[in-house]
Amino acid sequence: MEYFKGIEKIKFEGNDSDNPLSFKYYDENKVVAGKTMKEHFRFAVAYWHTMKGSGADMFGWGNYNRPWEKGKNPMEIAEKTLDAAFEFFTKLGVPYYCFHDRDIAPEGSNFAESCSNLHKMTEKTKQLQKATGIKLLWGTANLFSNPRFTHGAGSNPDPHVFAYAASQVKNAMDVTKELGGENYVFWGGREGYETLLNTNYSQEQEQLARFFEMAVDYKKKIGFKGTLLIEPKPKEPTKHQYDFDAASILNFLRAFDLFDDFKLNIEANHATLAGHTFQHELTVASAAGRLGSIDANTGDTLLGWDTDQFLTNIYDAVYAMLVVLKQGGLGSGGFNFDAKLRRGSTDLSDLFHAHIGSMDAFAKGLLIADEIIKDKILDNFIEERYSGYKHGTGLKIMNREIDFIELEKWILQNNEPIIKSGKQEYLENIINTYLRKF
Ligand code: XLS
Ligand code: CA
Ligand code: CA
Repeated sequence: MEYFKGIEKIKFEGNDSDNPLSFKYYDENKVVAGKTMKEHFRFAVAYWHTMKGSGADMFGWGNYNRPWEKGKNPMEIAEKTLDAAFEFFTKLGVPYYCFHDRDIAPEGSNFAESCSNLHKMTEKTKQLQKATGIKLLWGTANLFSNPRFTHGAGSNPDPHVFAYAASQVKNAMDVTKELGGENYVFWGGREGYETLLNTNYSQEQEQLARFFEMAVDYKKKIGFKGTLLIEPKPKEPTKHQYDFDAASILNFLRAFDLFDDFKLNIEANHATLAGHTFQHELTVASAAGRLGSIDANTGDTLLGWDTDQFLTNIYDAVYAMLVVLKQGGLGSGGFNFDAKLRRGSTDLSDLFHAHIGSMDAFAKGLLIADEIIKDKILDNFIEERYSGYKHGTGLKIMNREIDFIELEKWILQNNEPIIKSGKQEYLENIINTYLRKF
């Protein structure tokens, strides 16, 4: 059965085209900075929002009424959803998708049945991957929807729940490996607390570290070659999530000797919720050599919750691409559209418009960032700004050849420093001149 009737494979038609169902900037074969756009982005569709999103919110039930959601039983619905998903991925022309275990297969009446559902659906998924050439960017386990995870998964005060979560991750990692998944993600939606009155903070940190250690051991045991990724988010559903932001995770990984085993999956909207910019989170992860993948979306600065919108703001795309290009790409990672339609966007074609718009925004961001980097305009400015540390007293500071006493002597001889302009507005105007070029 064809679910997206009347929609053909989306093609690149360029900026002059007025066909809304075409790419204006994303040309998968166009080479930029030595790689095709397809290789730069490794775009992925998020199964949960795109295929399972219903339009429901806190005040109203689902209103999308998708044709693949009608079936005799949950397994039949799961199979239809999978068919619709691969039709969508193919027509959109993305090379990857991402899922939670419970997105592709329904939970059964007990753990064994849930696992059997998952393994059955994995077989069908494998066939569709083979038939279409579409690959799995990452898999993950849903350790937050079922009421058993009310008080957390790995950080739960009850080891029974820890064991359940561990068993679920074991199976999710097995199927991710089975499907050739290139990464495995940990997002701890309920790994946090509501109140410290009932929480042993250090105990929960230790537990989480044990959980991650076991995941690393299991990865090695089964020979899974993908990258393990942790995704920061400060809050929602918990009041305080332990994986608050990139800096918190890096500190956690260092404290528990897990630094080399994990990279970070940075989501734009989670940066906003943490009071940071997307560029800040990418920069912090990248500076530590731990930027592994991106959940490409955007939040709303006026709403304090996780709106998961499709990113269309070109500035955000440019700033993100500057970081990604500078670190030479994302390796096994990619750009996953962890984004959902607004409740009012009820047409099936809206799914295409949303993804096309964001793919184009990132493609334009890539073209602009590449020009900025090639012209070295920001690099030269920054290099000059820190050049004092390349010689004289500055170099001695960096080389550990000088101490407070020597520096005091130096200040007594040299007096007041001269303030040099940071030229922020000048630099912002320069970014705009590049935006005007495309
Ligand atoms: C929720 C998270 C989630 C992870 C995967 O806010 O973004 O979707 O990406 O579990
Ligand atoms: Ca995410
Ligand atoms: Ca989110």
